[in-house]
Amino acid sequence: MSSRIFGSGIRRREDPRLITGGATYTDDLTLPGMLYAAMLRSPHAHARITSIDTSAAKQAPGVVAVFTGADVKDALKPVPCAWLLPNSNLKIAAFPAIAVDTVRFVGDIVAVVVAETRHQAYDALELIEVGYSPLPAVIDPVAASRDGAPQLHPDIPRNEAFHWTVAGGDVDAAFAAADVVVKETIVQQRLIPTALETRATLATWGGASGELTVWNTTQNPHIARFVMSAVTGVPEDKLRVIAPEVGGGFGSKIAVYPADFVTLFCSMRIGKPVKWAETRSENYQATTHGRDHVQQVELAAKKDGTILGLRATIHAGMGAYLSTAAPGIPTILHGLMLSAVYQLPALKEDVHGIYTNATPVEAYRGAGRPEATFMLERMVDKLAATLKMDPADVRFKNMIPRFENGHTVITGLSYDSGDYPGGLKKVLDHVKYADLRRQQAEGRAQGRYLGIGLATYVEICGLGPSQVAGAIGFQGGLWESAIVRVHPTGKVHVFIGASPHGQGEETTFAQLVAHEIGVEVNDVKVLHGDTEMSPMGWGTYGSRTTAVGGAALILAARKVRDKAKVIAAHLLEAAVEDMDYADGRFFVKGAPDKAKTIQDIALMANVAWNMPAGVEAGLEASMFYDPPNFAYPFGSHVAVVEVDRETGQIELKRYVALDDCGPQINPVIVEGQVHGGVVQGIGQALWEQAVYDENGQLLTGTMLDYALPRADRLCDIEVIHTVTPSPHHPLGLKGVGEAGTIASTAAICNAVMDALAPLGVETLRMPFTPERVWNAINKA
Ligand code: MCN
Repeated sequence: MSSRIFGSGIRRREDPRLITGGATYTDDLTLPGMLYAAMLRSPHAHARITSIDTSAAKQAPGVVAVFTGADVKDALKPVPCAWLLPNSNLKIAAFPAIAVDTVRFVGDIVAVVVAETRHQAYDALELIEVGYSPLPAVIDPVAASRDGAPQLHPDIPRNEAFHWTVAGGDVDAAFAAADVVVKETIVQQRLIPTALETRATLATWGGASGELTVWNTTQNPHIARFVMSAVTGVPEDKLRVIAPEVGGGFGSKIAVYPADFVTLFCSMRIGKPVKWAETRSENYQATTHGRDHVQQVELAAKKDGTILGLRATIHAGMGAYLSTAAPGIPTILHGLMLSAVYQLPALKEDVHGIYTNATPVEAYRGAGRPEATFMLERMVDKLAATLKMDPADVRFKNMIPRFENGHTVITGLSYDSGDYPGGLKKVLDHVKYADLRRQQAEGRAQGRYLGIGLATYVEICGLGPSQVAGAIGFQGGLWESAIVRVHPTGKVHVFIGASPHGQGEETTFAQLVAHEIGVEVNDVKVLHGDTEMSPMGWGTYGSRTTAVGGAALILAARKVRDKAKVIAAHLLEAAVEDMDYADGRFFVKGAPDKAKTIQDIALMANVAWNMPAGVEAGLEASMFYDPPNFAYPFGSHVAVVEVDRETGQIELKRYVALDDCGPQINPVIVEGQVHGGVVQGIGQALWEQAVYDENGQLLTGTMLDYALPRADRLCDIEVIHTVTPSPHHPLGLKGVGEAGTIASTAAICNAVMDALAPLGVETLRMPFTPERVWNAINKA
């Protein structure tokens, strides 16, 4: 069985505990004497704090302490931004954990109450009197970048956090030589990640021992420890961060937040365990958002559809402060991906990162790559419409041909492997594209508006190597590590530095180890998420856990296998060179009956009664893996929609996702990841948007107002694939965690615009609500 476990769709072992209420999340934890923290958050998007009176709150029942910005400002360093983007004139505004004299977004923390019960803490918040002198606010990044706009930070004119440029080829010559130029202003609206579990922190200070233990809803406990140590001054060796069950993150649990530091501070100051858990409204206000780009784009081409160049200016809203990875998202993860799957000869893009009076942005599933894919895929469709060509033909004409070992694009990135035309052809064959176009034409003749949307993408994932991290200003490493420990009875513990929080690696990583050393998959337990138990790792984001952490694990398992072979040779009195291995059995070549199983060897290695000379006892190996390159998964998605001309309603008729993440460890998990990602991308196209009013109030502050995708609004999502191994991963694997999100927004948008084309609608802003569609039809 073990040799076939790779590629098998076994069920996720995480699920029984997750779906029967058996999982323990941070907010489920209780410690003796534990107190509860509640944050008082600014109701203004921009205001001076003129006074704070906490005296009544301090007298309220059960209240143990109330702290304001003045109390914490010397104890906590500013909340750090960890992506110091080079060549960008980056200006980082100090982000105090609790605002001291100015609030800059609705949700900025103004004070914290610590009480014996959660309700007492919330009740006491209402007794804090804060005097505010409101200031003008600005939410739109383009408006915020203009002279005379409200300025958030005193030394940062036009609110410009950074200005970064990517360029290649002669873009002016490309536009001069063009037969046709298509232009569009695309708004990638702000989105709210909405993980099932909101954020929470439980901190307990060990007093004289100087030890601080923290349970935190984090995607990356080691980064959290690193950052918490820097902000609080507690040395790393005395700080333990545990990520218990974490109920999804989608990027919003990468950062360590002001409320986390404040909770740590409260525990240290009071000397008792303190827990803070946000409400959903707090989550919407103060947990990071995603996207928020205004993209002005021009694409130059010849009249046969050959693309000559791309020019763009992006205003990327950063919110009031720079979150951990924010500067890298519209630049490195977006700007460097603009060649997409195409042979783009010339490019220039200016990215302006702009402070606005909104919640800080951070990675949100796809992070930069959906925004890049959307730009190219929308413009290619516009080009096709202008030239009256089929959008598939324009894509085939410009695509990078199949390559197996490296292709360098104009932005300087070297893609690892890809077959973009092959993927597009396969998905078009699957949907019977010509038939679909025929049905569309017949429908139009009868007044039915069917739309067919294509989107082809390549994404950068498997974030690493670390050397590149240094060059692009990311203040951390990008390697991963793993330990494989085989116990005397042949049962295995695996310790990994990455920290999955819904993706299923407790299952797939057990499959990897079973595949490599031939134990049963159920004999492998995968442990992670505690800085005192798991080896160092840089976290689960950027679809890197399998591409980087999985590689570390495979290589650690192979070290175990190599050692086991040496021990087997010794026990069988054979030369190591004469040994063979299959399915957990080590045998003398040509004599498969003369064999030792991995379990026999595990026992001998652990009792160590009869070991080969010079070989250490134990059967365990560790591996630090820094990949030589990123991994570049890709795919092509097709969406079919029907627009109701009378109501503007959009019905999803069919969705097919073709993704290529190399060989799949577990096709069922891959399918689940693609489903989740596709749905989030569809959410952006059709329903989701963080809406602020002109004063900076978040109007979509609850789940009633923020329109998440619902199952009854979706169609079946068909998942197919091609397999193009990465040349640099030990098993050829690439990531898949974000894949679905990257193409789906563009595919849906292209389908809707295709449906609306005969009605004369040429441009429309997301989300495509019925009202917007109906208005656009009537206006056209
Ligand atoms: N996998 C596989 N074969 C491959 C590639 C991956 O079987 N060739 C499996 C993996 O082993 C893993 C899953 O697919 O079980 C996703 O793996 P990977 O692509 O390595 O992505 P990560 O584990 O690094 O997850 C991060 C990615 C990101 S960036 C976001 S955002 C996201 C996502 O995963 N957030 C999620 N998927 C999520 N799924 C859930 N349930 N919750 C989130 O917060």
